[in-house]
Amino acid sequence: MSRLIVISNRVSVPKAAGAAGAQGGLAIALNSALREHRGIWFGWSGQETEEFTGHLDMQRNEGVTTATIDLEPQDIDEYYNGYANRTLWPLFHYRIDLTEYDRSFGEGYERVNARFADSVTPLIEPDDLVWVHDYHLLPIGSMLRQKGVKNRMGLFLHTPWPPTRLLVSLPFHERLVGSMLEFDVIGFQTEEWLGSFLHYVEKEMGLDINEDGTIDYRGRKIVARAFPIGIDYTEFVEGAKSDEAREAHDHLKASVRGRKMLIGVDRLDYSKGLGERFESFGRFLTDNPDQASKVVLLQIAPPSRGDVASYQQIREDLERKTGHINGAHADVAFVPIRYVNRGYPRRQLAGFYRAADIGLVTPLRDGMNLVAKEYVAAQDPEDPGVLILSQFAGAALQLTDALLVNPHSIEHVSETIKLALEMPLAERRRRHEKLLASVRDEDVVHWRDEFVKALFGKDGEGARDEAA
Ligand code: ADQ
Repeated sequence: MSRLIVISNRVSVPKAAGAAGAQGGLAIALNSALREHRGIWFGWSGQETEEFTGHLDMQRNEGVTTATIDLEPQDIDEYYNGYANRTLWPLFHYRIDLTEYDRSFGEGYERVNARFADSVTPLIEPDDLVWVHDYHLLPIGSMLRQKGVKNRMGLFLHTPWPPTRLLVSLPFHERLVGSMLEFDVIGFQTEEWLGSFLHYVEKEMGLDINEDGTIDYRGRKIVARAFPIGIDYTEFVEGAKSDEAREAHDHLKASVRGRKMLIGVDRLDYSKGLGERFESFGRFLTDNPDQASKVVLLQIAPPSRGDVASYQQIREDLERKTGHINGAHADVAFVPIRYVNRGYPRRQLAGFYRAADIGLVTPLRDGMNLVAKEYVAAQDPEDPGVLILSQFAGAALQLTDALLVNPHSIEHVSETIKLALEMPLAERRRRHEKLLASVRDEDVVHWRDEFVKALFGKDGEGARDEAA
């Protein structure tokens, strides 16, 4: 069997079974694939070093080998905080107003991708399959090819892919996309993002898309396809039955004292639509004054990317909005918004989801959104809560039985909250049953297996043809 080499910006070191609750579904799925394929997970350690040496820190934990490198402060500034999170992330989430173009970011991005390529190349054996993750590493495929790596290589993009008219505002966009075509498989979360990518490839690069969706490029056939990511369903449902989940559920339920609860769980990121969400909830309270003492919104939002100014701004903005709405609608015995800036272990999170009557998942743009799927998986099928989901999350293409909303329309979201609170049990069950089937059947294991199958290629050959 071919080995799997996973390359991503950061590496998640596997935890012992007892600590598995602290890891994300993606890390668990990739770690189990790495165990099956005797693979290596390579990436940045998250640590700084004064001078880049290329030293590889190799570790073996729970049957998985990880290999990490440290980066220089300038690398982290230009590559991670710069090009990845101030240029590509906002652009890929349709926020060209927040997108910063600085030549030094682009140079840092290429430099770090080259450092990744230099460091990982000696680890790659001829039959290995190489699986690269996300927007941090788009050009690494072409750098590996330049270093003579002939293996089958795939890229999976966790974010959206922007429409061509937005993407062309990026200086050197042709070079960036051209370098991606050195991968054999390019995966997207949804048909929509795939469509935007193919549109670019056709219109800007003048390439033909074959009927089966493949792209012919310099004598090679590239597979571009949608592989919607899922959650680790089994692990999540088991976690939701744990004592920790039950305790978290009971504790939270007791604290709201009979009030209906809405829950939001997101990294603190402008793409998640938190400001609009708070405003919508505020509008609901204003339009339904009799409800003000009967509902509470719990928003869990751990800070992320705090070195980037737009993230500091969204944090301040949300603190102001929370204060404003709570000031207007609170009474001595209750506050309508509980806004919590920290992370929780996954099992506790499952208990919180189950305690909530409504899952409020309203990103302005999101590659997929796993919180929506976790909310569905955590519900009691006999008495499930209602999922309100943004039509602009990748998940909306699968979770069509959620109440789909336009998160920009404060009125629409506010009215949908009312609808969800009044939804009869029979309808809640009917919707939940369908949502659950989708979350269960298209889980993270299915996603991973589909991608690895595509990476193997039709004939199951690991190594790519010498002539290609
Ligand atoms: P994210 O933007 O991080 O991921 P999401 O898919 O919602 O968004 O995943 C977040 C994960 O972090 C979830 O598993 C959630 O439970 C967890 N999480 C969030 N807040 C937490 C908290 N306070 N405590 C504990 N855990 C918390 C990117 C893309 C998404 C895509 C995923 C996977 O932006 O669109 O779905 O990758 O491909």
